[in-house]
Amino acid sequence: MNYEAILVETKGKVGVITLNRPKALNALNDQLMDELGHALNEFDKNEQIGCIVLTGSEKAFAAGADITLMVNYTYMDAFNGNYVTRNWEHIRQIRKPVIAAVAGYALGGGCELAMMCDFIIAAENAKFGQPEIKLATIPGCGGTQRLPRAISKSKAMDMCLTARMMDAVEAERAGLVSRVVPLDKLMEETLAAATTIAGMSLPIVMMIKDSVNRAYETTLSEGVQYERRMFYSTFASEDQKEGMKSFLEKRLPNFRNL
Ligand code: CO8
Repeated sequence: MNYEAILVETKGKVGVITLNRPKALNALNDQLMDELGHALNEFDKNEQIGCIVLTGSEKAFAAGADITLMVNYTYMDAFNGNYVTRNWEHIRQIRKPVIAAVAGYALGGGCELAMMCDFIIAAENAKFGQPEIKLATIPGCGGTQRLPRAISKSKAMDMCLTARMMDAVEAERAGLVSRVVPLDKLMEETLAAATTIAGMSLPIVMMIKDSVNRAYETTLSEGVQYERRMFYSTFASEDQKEGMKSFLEKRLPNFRNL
């Protein structure tokens, strides 16, 4: 597939996807979402890749769904899945970790896209918001569901109802982002985190992602049971033997993803 709305590159064992519609502040359209879904799947299948980074420009991660397309959409256009919400859920099926490196605006669908990632590293100039209400629509890809889980009902209501933006400091305080870094260090820090993850045993990485995500889908006791079964299964892996032996032998592990 030839990509036009995104840029795709690899940095060692890290796959980097950059949203690339600068004139529209990376507004999400069908083409971009199709390309993004394709690129994510390719990295997920690629045995050389251990972690994926999703980023935008210094001015915008993504300023939301493309309003020029939505303005004339009918209910049936939206319902029939012709709109950018198609391909959305399969982003959740990606098994390798996806880190969002967010600078500038992450608004509407852009904020929702960042929240679909496994964690968010924000530049100091990042601004998060769900301003759909100003357009007389509502968040359509999880904003009203993931935001309360990430930052509390009160703050989610505040953001979705007033459309105010949250800066990086508030976003970190509220738990939306894992860390805030200077703008000029955003990619360096994110790639360092991604490279660290990509150096671990991939099956174990995927088990942790799966297990943490389970916390959002089930009760605490079910989730703990799920985690326990995952924990037991790590002892069936060669990498667990290598990881523990290497510690005892005071050397670096050589994981083989087995
Ligand atoms: N859609 C289309 N074009 C956009 C969008 C957008 N969401 N955001 C910005 N642009 C365009 C502008 O129209 C402008 O184009 P042009 O130069 O041709 O006039 C260009 O990007 C630059 O934008 P501005 O001149 O407005 O730049 P400013 O720095 O003055 O302002 C803002 C930046 C504050 C980000 C401003 O552009 C803005 O408010 N944008 C809209 C934000 C918004 O409302 N987002 C929510 C959209 S609705 C949504 O996301 C629903 C999600 C549901 C499902 C999602 C599935 C993917």
